[in-house]
Amino acid sequence: MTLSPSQIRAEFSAAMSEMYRTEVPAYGTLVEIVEDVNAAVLERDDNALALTPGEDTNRISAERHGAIRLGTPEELAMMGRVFAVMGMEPVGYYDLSVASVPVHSTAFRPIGRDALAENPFRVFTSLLRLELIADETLRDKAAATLARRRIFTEGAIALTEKAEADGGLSAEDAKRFVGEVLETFRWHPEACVDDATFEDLISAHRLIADVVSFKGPHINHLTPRTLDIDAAQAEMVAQGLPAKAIVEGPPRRACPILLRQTAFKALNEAIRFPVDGGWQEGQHTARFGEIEQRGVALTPKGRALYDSLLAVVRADILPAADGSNAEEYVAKLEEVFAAFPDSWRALHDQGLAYFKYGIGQGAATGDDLPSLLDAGALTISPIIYEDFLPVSAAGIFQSNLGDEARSDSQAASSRAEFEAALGKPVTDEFALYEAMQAASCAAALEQLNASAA
Ligand code: OOG
Ligand code: NI
Repeated sequence: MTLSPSQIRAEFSAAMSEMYRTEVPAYGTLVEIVEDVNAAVLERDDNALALTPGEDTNRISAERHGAIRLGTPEELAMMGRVFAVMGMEPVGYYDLSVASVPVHSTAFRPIGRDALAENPFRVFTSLLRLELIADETLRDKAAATLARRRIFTEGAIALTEKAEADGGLSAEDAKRFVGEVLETFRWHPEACVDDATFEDLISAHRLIADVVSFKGPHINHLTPRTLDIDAAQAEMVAQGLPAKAIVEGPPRRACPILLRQTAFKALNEAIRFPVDGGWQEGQHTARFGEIEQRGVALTPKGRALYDSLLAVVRADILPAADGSNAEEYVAKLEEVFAAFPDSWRALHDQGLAYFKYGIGQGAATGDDLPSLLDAGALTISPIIYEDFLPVSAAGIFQSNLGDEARSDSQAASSRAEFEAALGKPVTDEFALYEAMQAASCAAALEQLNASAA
């Protein structure tokens, strides 16, 4: 009996959550806040969010995303194979060089509607671009340090190979697999470079130091999904968590779109540098807390509107790291985004967002969607956005890297290079949403018109 990839993913996500709770106790507080807020929203029972009962609501209590940063193409390729055992495929390509962050990234996540409903666990996975270290000696040293490390246990590699050969894992092997793979994500306070090298890497970029100086790609945050991020953010502040000043992404709306995120700042952690057979104490900011609210996935047309409105806002005002202009920023964001239609029907009819179709009480038949919706013969509910936003991600990176202003521009990254490192292409997220909407529409129309015939 093999366990399904979704079952393995659910077990892994739960194990990761348990590990992170002991590593970062504030994460436990965050999960409690989110659970309370979600329960209150679901109790309100007006379903203003138009969630599909069961499919959209059951997964919420277990829903998390994590993030890791890898050092070499080989690490990325192996990580892709490990995630594939759990039914997680690389979706989307994120070029963070635009924000002076020296990585490019993808999101590993389940892609099917059923798999997402079962457990939507995702990991934002970045690959360091070592070529961006200008100092050649330091670059060589970083490359040599990365080449020496082994981030996967032998057991994790053996079980991944077994899953590939046998097309799955038994329940017993899956349990061992989860335990072995968890080791890759564990935090290790022992640096594998000396103090001086660490400082040099920090000067090149804090992110480079975070990737190169440690034994493995420690999970740097694990994010629960809330149904009301403003309520959760207020509660974070009330409980004394050092929350970011603004929520990244679109403003608060009646019909949430894409993704809104907020974080609490990175923790200062005690680390140790090797020195003459002993250890020397040091400090590093590596891990932080984040929460997110997910809304409807946008079509390319909707996304273009989102990107252009956000660009208008950011041309006028950029959120200051110290939060001093947070109110003005939010006011501007709301003002500019008034141009983005804010009813499910408008988003649907104008082709701005993706929807699932259901059968309603109305009597009409045919295939004209607006009239079927007007008649109540069909219903719509949003297809949830399962991916990430590069501008928001850059904001999250920057806030947890210490907020230093960086004006140096960086060479654009290359998707082809990333895919070559990964060993396979990344899936286009729009194609996934489009296919999901088309399948749902076809099934609903068939059911509607068959029952009428
Ligand atoms: C990843 C930051 C991106 C998000 O939610 O946008 C991210 C990182 O800091 O490694 O997780
Ligand atoms: Ni995140």
